[in-house]
Amino acid sequence: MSAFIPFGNIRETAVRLAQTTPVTDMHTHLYAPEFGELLLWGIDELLTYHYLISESFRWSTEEYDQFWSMTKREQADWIWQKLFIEHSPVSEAASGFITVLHRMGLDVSSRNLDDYRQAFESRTTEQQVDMIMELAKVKKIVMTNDPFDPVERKVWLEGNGKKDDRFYAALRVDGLLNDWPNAVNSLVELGYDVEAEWTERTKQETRRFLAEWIERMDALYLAVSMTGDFQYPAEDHRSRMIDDVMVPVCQQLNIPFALMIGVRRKVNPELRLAGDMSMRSDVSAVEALCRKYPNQKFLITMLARENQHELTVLARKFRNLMIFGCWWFLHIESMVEEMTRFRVELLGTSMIPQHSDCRVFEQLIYKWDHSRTIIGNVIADKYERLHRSGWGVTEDEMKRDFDDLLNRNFWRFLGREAEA
Ligand code: HDL
Ligand code: ZN
Repeated sequence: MSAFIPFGNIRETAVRLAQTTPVTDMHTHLYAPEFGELLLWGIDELLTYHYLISESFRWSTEEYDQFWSMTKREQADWIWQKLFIEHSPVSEAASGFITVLHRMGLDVSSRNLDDYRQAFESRTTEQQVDMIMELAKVKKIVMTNDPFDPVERKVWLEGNGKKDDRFYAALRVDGLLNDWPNAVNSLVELGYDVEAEWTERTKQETRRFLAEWIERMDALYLAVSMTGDFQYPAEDHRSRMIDDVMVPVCQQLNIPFALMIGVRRKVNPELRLAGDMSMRSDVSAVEALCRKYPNQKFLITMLARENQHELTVLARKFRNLMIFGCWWFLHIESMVEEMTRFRVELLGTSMIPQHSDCRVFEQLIYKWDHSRTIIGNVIADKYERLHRSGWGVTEDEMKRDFDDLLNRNFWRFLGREAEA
C-alpha cells in the first residue's frame, strides 16, 4: 500500500486530483460531431446561451422582439456589451465565458470579440471537440436525445447514428409525460398504433416505441424532466405512463430511469428557452417510486434548493436512488459548495456530485473547472479531519474516491462499470 499523504500535502493533492481526474459527464445537451448542426460551439453560441440572454435583459429596456429579430452575431455583440463591457461579468455564466477564453489561451485583456471569433474560425468541429475535451478532461459525454426531433431522428435513422465512442445517448421523452396529446400525434406519425385513450394497445405500442429507440441508441438511461407539481402516485396520466410504460421498459432493458424534477416552464414566454423557472417539488414522489420499485434504478436531480437536503437524506434510505448534479440554477459556486458538502457528509462518496448540462461545447471547460475545485476542497476538508483523528489517506485512495465521484459511480450504477 502506498504511503499516507502528509497532512500538509492533503489539500493540494486532493484539489489536483479533483482537477485532473477524467470525467464522465452524465447529462449534457451536447452532441457528437456526426450530429452536425445540433452540436453548438464557438463564440456566438457561447454568448447567446440562454442563461446569458436572461441576464442581459435585466440591463435592457428594449423590446424582446428587437433582440429576437437580430442575427446570432448581433445578439452576441449585444450581450457582450450589456454583461461584459457595461457591467462586470461576475455571474456564474458570464464569468464562465471568461474562464473559457482564458483556458483556451486567448488574450482576454483585448476585450475584442472579433479577435476571439477569429481564433475559433481556424478550427474544424472535430478539432474543437478534441481540444475542449482534452482541456476540460472530460472523457465521456452523455447526450440528451429526442427521437421526436426531426433533425436528430434523421441522423439515427439515416446516418447510422452515433459513431464517436466518447459520446453516449440518453433517451429523453418529456412529451410522453407532459404533453401526451401532441406525443400521440408524433407517435402515430412514426408508425405506432396509439391513441389518446389509455388502452392496452396504446400502452403496448408506447412501450415498443421506447424499447426500439433505447436499443437503436444504446441509450444509457431513460430521462424525463418534470414540473415541480409532479405527484406520485396520483390518478393522472403521468403516474399511468410511469407505471404502465416507462418503468416496465426500463426493467425489461435493465437501464435506470432519470427524473429531473422542479421546473416551472415559460414563466416569461418572451424569453423563450430562457423563460423557465424553478419551483419546490415533493420529494415524497421520489420516495414512493423508490419504494414501489426496489429493483428499478432511479437517477434523480431536483431543481429547487429547498429540496436538496431532504433528497440527500432519502438517498440514505434507498440504494436504488442515485442523486446527481447541481442542476441548472443550482450550478453556481455557492450552491455547488453547499450541496456537495452535505451530500458528502450524508452519503460519503456514494453519489454523483455534478453534471455539466452544457449546451455549447466550450462550456465543458468552465462548468467542470469551477465544480472540480469546490469538490476537491470539500473532500480535502474531510481527509484533513480524518487525518487529525489518526486516519491517513494514500494517493491511490484519493484517486479511487475522485474516480468514483466523477466517473465510476455513474457506470457502476448502470451496471456497466467496464466502460468507466
Ligand atoms: O431539462 C433540462 O435538461 C434542463 O437542463 C434544460 O435543458 C435547461 O434549459 C438547461 O439548459 N439547464 O442547464
Ligand atoms: Zn439538461
